[in-house]
Amino acid sequence: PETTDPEALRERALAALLAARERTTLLTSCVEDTELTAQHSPLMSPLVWDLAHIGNQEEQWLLRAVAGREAMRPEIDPLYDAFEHPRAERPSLPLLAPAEARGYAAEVRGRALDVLERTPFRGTPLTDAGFAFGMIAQHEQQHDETMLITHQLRSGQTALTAPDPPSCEPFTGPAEVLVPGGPFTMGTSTEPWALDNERPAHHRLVPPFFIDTTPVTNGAYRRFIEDGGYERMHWWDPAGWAMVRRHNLCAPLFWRREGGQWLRRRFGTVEPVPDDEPVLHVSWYEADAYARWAGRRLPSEEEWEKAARYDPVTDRSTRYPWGDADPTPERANLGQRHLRPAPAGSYPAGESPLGVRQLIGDVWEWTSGDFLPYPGFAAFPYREYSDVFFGGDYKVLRGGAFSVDEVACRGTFRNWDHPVRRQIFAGFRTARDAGPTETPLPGSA
Ligand code: AVJ
Ligand code: FE
Repeated sequence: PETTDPEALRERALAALLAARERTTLLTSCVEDTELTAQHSPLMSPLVWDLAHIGNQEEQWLLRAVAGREAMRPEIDPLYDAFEHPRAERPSLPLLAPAEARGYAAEVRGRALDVLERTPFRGTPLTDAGFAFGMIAQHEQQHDETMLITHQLRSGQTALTAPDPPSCEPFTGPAEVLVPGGPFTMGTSTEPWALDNERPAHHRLVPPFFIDTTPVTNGAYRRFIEDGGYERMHWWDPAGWAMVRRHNLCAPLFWRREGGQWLRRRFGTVEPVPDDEPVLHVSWYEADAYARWAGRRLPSEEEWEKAARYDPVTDRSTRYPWGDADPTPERANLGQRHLRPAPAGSYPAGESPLGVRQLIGDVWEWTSGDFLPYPGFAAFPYREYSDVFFGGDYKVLRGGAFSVDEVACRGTFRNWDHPVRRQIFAGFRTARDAGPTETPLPGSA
């Protein structure tokens, strides 16, 4: 179960802050400083912006809000306010230079560790269970994932390396799993560092449905392409079809066809597209069109969460598909330990009680739903984390990818993005309604 002991949480906060900084350091020291200030894509900030923004958020929340300290450099706040300047504009701002940004983030961190040591983990909503420290560790890890996306978009020599995921037996189980109908608990009111949009826990009545045992693979997606997937309007949401026509799309981002073979670019290396891996770098519109082509649909957000958390034996929702214990390298592909998803069907130790695999880690999974608040939602501690994004403009992604650290990944965690976005580490799985007497499709995914 989730930890509630304040001293254990303090240890956990310290470890999470240190792990995040180690990753930030790796991502901002593996390229020359000139690459930190460059704009690798108009979709992304220069890496040096993320670095100082990480420090600035930590200063605002841990030093000013928790400890009541004065602003260290009030003049830089507006530069690192994500709402004041769109990403494409950030390279032209008078940003802190790489050495200054490193120095600033390090100075904030030194003071924050001091605050961490002295702050009672109870008494105010920000400090109960060390929430602000957990939030800031998650924030840094989220920007580390953003910086990893920038590395993937960057052209030129490989700057990052990591071992491939461990090999596994080819998956031969059923292609889909039946999730029985009935109520389940969605969201959480007890997970100490769950963010505002994951709260509160509430009941949902979910009709029975089938969901893919594994994420959709490159091989399956290639069949969609070869069947004219990008050529027939029929399968597409009208806005998705407009996107396909406008940009002449014919495959996931980073794919190209050469000599009858599909190749992809991955962190500076070009390689054949591996058929057995979950498809990556598809927009919501592509996932939606594929599902329609396959005679299926995307799972709703509540279906996804029920598949990931509902234990039919105990009739309760767990923190992760495998139960309440924290992630391990045997259970899920998280934390940038690998720079790619593992083949579909990997991580048997991480499967749900019903047998669904790879719900956590590997690739973010698009769901059908818009990003909306749960009943009883309260913005905390700032409206700009979730509240300002609710409405119809964003689709929800679940489960986290190889690029996500475990501190920012849970069965309840909600991510969101525009349905046209393809640079994120997003794939999907499909679902269909189930009648009360139907049985799953045989064969592996
Ligand atoms: C939850 C990933 C959509 O990166 O825009 C970082 C996380 N919020 N800083 C984002 C976030 C503020 C957010 N996502
Ligand atoms: Fe941020």
